[in-house]
Formats: sequence, C-alpha cells, structure tokens
Amino acid sequence: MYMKIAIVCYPTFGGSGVVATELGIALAEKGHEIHFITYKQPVRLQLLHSNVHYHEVMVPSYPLFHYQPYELALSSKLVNMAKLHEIELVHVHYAIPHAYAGYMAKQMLAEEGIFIPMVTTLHGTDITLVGNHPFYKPAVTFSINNSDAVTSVSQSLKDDTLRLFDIKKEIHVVPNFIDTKKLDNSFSDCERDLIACADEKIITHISNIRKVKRVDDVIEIFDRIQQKMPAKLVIVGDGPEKKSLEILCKNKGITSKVLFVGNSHEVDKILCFSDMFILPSEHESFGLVALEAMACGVPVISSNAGGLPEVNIQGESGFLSDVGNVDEMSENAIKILQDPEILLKFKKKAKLIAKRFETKMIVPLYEDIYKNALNGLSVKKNNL
Ligand code: GMT
Repeated sequence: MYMKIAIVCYPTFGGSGVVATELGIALAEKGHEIHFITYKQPVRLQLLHSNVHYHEVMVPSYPLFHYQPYELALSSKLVNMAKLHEIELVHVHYAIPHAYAGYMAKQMLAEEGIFIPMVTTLHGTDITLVGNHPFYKPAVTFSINNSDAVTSVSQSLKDDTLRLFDIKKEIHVVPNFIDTKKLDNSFSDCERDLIACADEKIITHISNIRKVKRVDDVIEIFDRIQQKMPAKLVIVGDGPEKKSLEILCKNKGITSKVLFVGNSHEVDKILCFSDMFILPSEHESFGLVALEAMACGVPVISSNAGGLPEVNIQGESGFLSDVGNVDEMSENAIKILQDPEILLKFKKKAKLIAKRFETKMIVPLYEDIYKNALNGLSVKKNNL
C-alpha cells in the first residue's frame, strides 16, 4: 500500500534534517509519494527523484512582527498541501516547532472533515536542550502527547524524554540509518593527498561547532596525537565556536595542521580518507555522524553521552569515555592509530557494526508505524 506522506523537517546540515531527507528519499524509492515541507530545499535533496515533491514555506515579513510567525505559515502550508495533494499522513522531524504546527494543521483539517495522523520523531536537542526549557516545555509536552505516534532515535533519548516530560504516549525507538551500499559505490579512490602527506594520519570531526559538541576537546586530543605521530585534523561544519577554536589552534601552534573546511556536501569523500573520527559531545541522542564515519570504515573516539553507546561499540568500532576525559580519549586514539594492524581491525569492525543500521532494515519500521497510525485513525473515525 503506497502512502502520500508529508515530511516536515529542518533543511539544514543538522542530523535531523539529514535523517528526514534520507528517509523521504528511501520511501520514495519504495513507491510512496513524498512531500517535503520546509523553508528551504533540504541540503541532501540535491537530485531529482520521482515521487519526491518539495513545497517551500514562505513567511512574509511585516513591520509589526518582532518575530516572524513560522508556525502559522507552516501549519497553513500543511493544510493547503494536504488538501491539494490528498496527503494521508504527516511525519514531523524535531518537535519544535514542527509537532506544534503539525497539530494545528491536523485540527484545521479535521474541521473540514479531513483526518490525517501525525507522527513525531524526536531527535535530541528538541528534548535535551531546547524543549526542556520552561518557556517551551508545556507546548512541547502537549504536541508530543497529541501526536498519533511518537518515535525517538535512540533508547537513551526515549529515557530522557520520559524523565524530562510528562508523556502519556508510547515512544517507539527507531534508530537512525545509513545506506552502506550507496557509500560503497560512491568512490573508487580516496584522495588522501588532497589533505595530507602519505605518512600523516587524518583525524576528522564533523558538527555544527556549538558548545555541546566540545570541539575544544577535539583540538586537545588532536594536539596530543600530533605530538606522537604526523597528523592532520579536518574540522567539517560551521558554528558559533569556530572563532575561538581557531584561536586555540593558534595558541597551541598547530594552525598549519588543522583544516576548517566549513559545511560540506562531500562528507563521504572526507570520511573516505579519514583514519579516525572524534565526537566528544556533552549530549548526543544518537550521533549520526559517528554512524556515517563507521560506515566509511573510520573508528570513532567518542564520549559516552546519550545514545552514543548504542552506536559506537566499546573496544570494537572505537572507544568511549566520560564527557571531558580527554586523557583517556587521547590514549585510546593513539593506541589505535599507532599500530597499523589494530587500526585495520577497528576499521573493519566499525564498517561491520554500521551495517546494523542499514536503511533497508530501518525504513520498514517507519512504514509499520505509519500503517498503525492510519489504522488507529480510521478506528477513531468509525467510532465518532
Ligand atoms: O547535533 C545537533 O546539534 C543537530 C541535531 C539535529 O537536530 O539535527 O542532531 C540531533 O539529531 C541527530 C539525528 O537524529 C542525532 O544524530 C544527533 O545526535 C542529535 N544531536 C544531539 O542530540 C546533540
């Protein structure tokens, strides 16, 4: 049974937008009709796909508005698109403000006799950092409880949600996923020499360079690695901490060994020639970038925050340490990098573990959730 599904997400480089886009593409490839509804074309939606539509949410500015009413524009767009394309289900990624806008759209449509269920996927900071703030908490709790189905990207995020909010709905854990086959076919040649000399190890970090990612720990760990062996650090992404990190590198005298490459559409290419990935985050509900690294055969040195232990397996795909324990993270990184045999063992194992999160295994879990939400709604309608 093919479904017409609206996907609401952030169109940016962040993990939630990436997961939403990859999910939409995978569903479209299976024959479902997918309608992305967001304020900009999602970054991973570069190619034309059959069954994929994109509808931009416009927010006209008006001098009276100190804040532009995005939720209003989004819910109106959802109503209009649901009617025009006979959308059967809305899947919102990231609770704020998408679940709130989705709920309003659902209510407006119900007034006209159109009933569509809403599935909400919780991604992390919408629960652990932002949603939890008293300014947002009542609205976030309300929109989660009024979703027809709720999913979270890890068991850890489910536990956090139940601990931090008064949730009356069942939360289904559906982990993030990766298409390892597509990755395997994307490059035949990892162009290491673009970045480093033959004897240099390449260490990589990818994030939105915010405080929560603890990128200063990445620099500290890298500094210790490069004192033991020739190495380069590649930092992918952009964010508010970048300036202070550049100063930190200068103070440590390692500026020439650290490359800040900004946001990139070539993450796979960069991971292809990386020897190690570092993710020492304070919070991380899942760590999609760690999974992407592992799928490219890159061992991961990470913190043990949030859902990271569900992805990076201790002593197999890499090592995990308490947040801020840069001594242990550096020792473990050096232990892996120093010995080519150990490095090869970790690379192989990382790739193998990534296969547990294969797209074709995870996407059917979402399809089942959609079917149940649609069935649940028709039961409700029949009982009206
Ligand atoms: O990591 C970020 O700050 C971006 C954020 C997002 O919403 O895009 O990522 C969250 O969702 C990703 C996809 O589910 C997860 O892999 C990240 O772990 C999660 N980030 C945090 O929990 C900090």
